[in-house]
Amino acid sequence: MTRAQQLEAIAIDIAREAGELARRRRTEGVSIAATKSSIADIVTEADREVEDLIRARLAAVRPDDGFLGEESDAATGTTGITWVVDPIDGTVNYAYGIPSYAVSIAAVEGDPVPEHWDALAAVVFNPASGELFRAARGEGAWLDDQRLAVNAEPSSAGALLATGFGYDPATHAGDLARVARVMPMARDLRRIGAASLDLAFVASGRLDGYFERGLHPWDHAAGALLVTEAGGVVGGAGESGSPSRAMTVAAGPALFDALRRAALGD
Ligand code: LIP
Repeated sequence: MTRAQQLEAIAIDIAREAGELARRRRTEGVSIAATKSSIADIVTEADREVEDLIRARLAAVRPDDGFLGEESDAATGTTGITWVVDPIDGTVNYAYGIPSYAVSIAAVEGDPVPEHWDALAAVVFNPASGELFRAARGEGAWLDDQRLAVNAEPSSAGALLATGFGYDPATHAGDLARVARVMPMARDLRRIGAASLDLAFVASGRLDGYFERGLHPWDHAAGALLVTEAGGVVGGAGESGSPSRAMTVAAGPALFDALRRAALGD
């Protein structure tokens, strides 16, 4: 087993336990704990409880690694490995009872910023569907025991694309203008509400491409490795090619450049 596969195995076990906790809390009823960047940017008690569980399980097996999670303070490690965690990605879906949310866990090596890190392992687990997407660097991307591959190119009807809109209403006009620029290449557009699932669906060929402005590192860290291990391309606004708050774009090789240009308005 490679080091990446060892990290993947840890992430799988923890994601399954964390996902079951999230699913159980959802059935018990969800309470909003606070709002963050805007009144629409909510965090539930379950978000915090699930991240606490993930953090505790990682500390038990990998005590010297770093941690970067959505709901708690970042921690610097001494091993060069950082765990990038969104405990419940798709929080608004989760709060409304829409079964499209995921535990997203990635293990990255190097400086814990997307421009510099190398992702080694990734898990995106939807407890509502039971689907667990996983990847270890160099070992491909998988849905359970099915190896994943991005779509080589969109159908003649156009690309099936997905996007998202930020929590700040002031950004929505720009988001809608971006959709208008992209739609000429699309057959249709989906708004799933969880970036990690959007990226997992690109990796599995359920979408031809995905674009969104405003994502945090924990939203895309795991899903981006799924896409690249499935033969796809992930990028952003800068020449570094990394996803960032400015833009995240993912697609198969034949579609990526055109989608990125349209999304950025180049
Ligand atoms: C969400 C993303 C989604 C985006 C939402 C939000 P959260 O993350 O997964 O793609 O459109 O605005 O950022 O807040 O549910 O972890």
